[in-house]
Amino acid sequence: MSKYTMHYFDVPARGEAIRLAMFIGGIEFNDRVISFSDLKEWKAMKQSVINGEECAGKLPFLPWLEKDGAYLSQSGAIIRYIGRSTGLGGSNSWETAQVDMVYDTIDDLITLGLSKVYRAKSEDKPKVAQEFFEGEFKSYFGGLEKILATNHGGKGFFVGKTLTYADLMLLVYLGMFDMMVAPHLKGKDPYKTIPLVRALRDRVSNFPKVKQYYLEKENNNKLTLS
Ligand SMILES: N[C@@H](CCC(=O)N[C@@H](CS)C(=O)NCC(=O)O)C(=O)O
Repeated sequence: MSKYTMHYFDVPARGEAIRLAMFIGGIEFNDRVISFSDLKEWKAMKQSVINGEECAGKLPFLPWLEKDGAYLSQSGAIIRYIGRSTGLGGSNSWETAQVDMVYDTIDDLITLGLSKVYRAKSEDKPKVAQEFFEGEFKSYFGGLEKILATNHGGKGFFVGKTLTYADLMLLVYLGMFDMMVAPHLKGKDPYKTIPLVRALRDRVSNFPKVKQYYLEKENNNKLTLS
């Protein structure tokens, strides 16, 4: 059996969807957690990648998935691999493409919004968050709501009949959104126009294996994003 280690920060972002998918998919892994509030360890790791001192597959960003000593970077590549290995990536190639459409759209929203809010100065955060919410968040999630509505009336999952990594990415993403963007929306309900998405998020968070994952991590997962 292969030995896996996930190398990622102590934040519930891209790498967290992978940890969740591995746990739910029954892939045992060693969780190497790197501090995001004290970046000393990561800066040293990154510098040695930049210096060309590290093995192939380690790119200058996290997550990294280590499999029997070999490394894979890019969260999308990693989660697709986990999806193919566990059945969490759709049951045929068309479904897998749909899963990726949803996953990649949500991943884009990390770059287009959450990263910008995170990087903004404290006094600029409300403006950056509100512009992102009124712009990309509403339009992209409007599209995701429509996609969801076409699959069993939006009463199941994003794609097909079973949970996929698109649903897990939704859960993880909205967790970050609620921490970083929602507090700047002056009491507005960000989910008012996307009721199916809201209900899906609730269903995913109540999925027994998802609940078990968070229960087991409760004391480990120090959230440092704000
Ligand atoms: N396209 C890459 C982006 C990875 C990325 O931006 N990772 C962030 C954390 S989510 C990171 O490593 N930040 C620290 C740095 O860039 O030094 C992926 O999806 O893996």
